Amino acid sequence: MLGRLLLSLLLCSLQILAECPISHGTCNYKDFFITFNQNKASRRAEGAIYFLYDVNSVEGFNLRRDVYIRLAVFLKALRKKAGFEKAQLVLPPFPRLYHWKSDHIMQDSVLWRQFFDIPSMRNYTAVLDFDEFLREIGVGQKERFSLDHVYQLQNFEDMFVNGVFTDKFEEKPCVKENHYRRPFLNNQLISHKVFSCLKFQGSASLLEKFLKKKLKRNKSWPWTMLFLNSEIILHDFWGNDEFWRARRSMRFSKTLVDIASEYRLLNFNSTDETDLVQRPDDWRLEKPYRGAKGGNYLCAHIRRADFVLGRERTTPSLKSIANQITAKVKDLKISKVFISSDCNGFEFQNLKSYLGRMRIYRFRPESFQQKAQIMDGGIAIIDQIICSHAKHFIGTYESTFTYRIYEEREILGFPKDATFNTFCKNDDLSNCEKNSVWPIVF
Ligand SMILES: Nc1nc2c(ncn2[C@@H]2O[C@H](COP(=O)(O)OP(=O)(O)O)[C@@H](O)[C@H]2O)c(=O)[nH]1
Ligand SMILES: [Mg+2]
Repeated sequence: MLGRLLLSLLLCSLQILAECPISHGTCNYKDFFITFNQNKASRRAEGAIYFLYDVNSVEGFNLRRDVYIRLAVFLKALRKKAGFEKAQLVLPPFPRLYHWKSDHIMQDSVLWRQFFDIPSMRNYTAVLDFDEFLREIGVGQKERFSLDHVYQLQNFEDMFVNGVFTDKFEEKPCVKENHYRRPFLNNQLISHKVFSCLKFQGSASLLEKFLKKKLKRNKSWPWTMLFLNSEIILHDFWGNDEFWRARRSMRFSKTLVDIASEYRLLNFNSTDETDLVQRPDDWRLEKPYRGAKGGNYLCAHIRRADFVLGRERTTPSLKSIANQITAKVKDLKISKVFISSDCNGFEFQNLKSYLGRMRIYRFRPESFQQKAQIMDGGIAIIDQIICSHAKHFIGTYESTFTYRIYEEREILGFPKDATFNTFCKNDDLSNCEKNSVWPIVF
């Protein structure tokens, strides 16, 4: 008895020194021995296979959301196949993204639940936030571990053969250092057992073919796999009912929704009930619906920063944008305008001065504490939620940020002409390039 007590005390002090690797509450002596034995290999839930993925570091938040859908649809289909029933998709923590400029707050390795409602996503398919994955395989937050197989996805040099784009893949051994110099998932603690280069051209279902082929050849099946540069994997079908199911399951975290709701109520007297939007508690209860009215304000998503320099041909000036907003609010008899933008303070003041007597709104966190809590990514999502509930929306040409707002408004049930609008380069609307219209499908 005394021996046990001493051992427990020793373990508890070890736990303080090196965080307890068993994560369901306290660390007891049994946990210690299990961990001791399995530390390096980590443990596997019966039959489980874990798919980890990452996206090219320069890609923005809203393309990352799209890549998630490709893989979620893939995983859901895969789980119906023998041997893969317990496959799980591990959500890659967000690294500090290029557009997250506030360097006075911690936002270097952000879990998905910071932004999304993970239980809602689980109603589509089996996903794990990164810390949940570590817990499941019995690895502590600060413990080193190895993934069984890391694939560096690469494009083929010759995409077309005789002018035809065909699906294909080719796996080759390669050395990590020659192809991928950063730590995996920006995490110094992750190493690999096998690293190979996988040239890949095709959609998510091609990945399934690849895995099945491997499974046939391989007796000791790797059960933790990481796919780097997963943006190379294309959608099986973009915009079909399956796409929309995965998309609808991606509801935002309650914290962000609550802040956006409060802002809507306070400034626009807008609630889900008065706006007549469709938002059942569970996305699986949503139905085809076009009756949403929205809050009595117009939302403009105005992409600046890199778009002003890199997309000069299609990006309008602030004056042109102001004139287009002015014409629209007159037409719709709306007096309030919400601006969602990555513009700087100077640009915002300029824009306001062009908009004259209109009432202009922009979301800003109410305190430093709130900013540190929701981070730059959360502010962007709150902007998106507010825009999703506006009576009328106008977005930026070829911005994935705008596209995600279109989708959200489609889910909430707005008429198409209140949503699929794009700012033109010229305020006389001449030679205007418009975003594609992808209506919701059930
Ligand atoms: N808060 C806020 N941030 C924005 C807005 N527009 C762009 N951003 C930031 O800039 C990033 C744009 O990158 P991305 O998500 O790739 O969208 P895209 O570049 O417009 O296709 C967003 O993820 C945000 O961090 C906006 O209206 N509000
Ligand atoms: Mg981008």
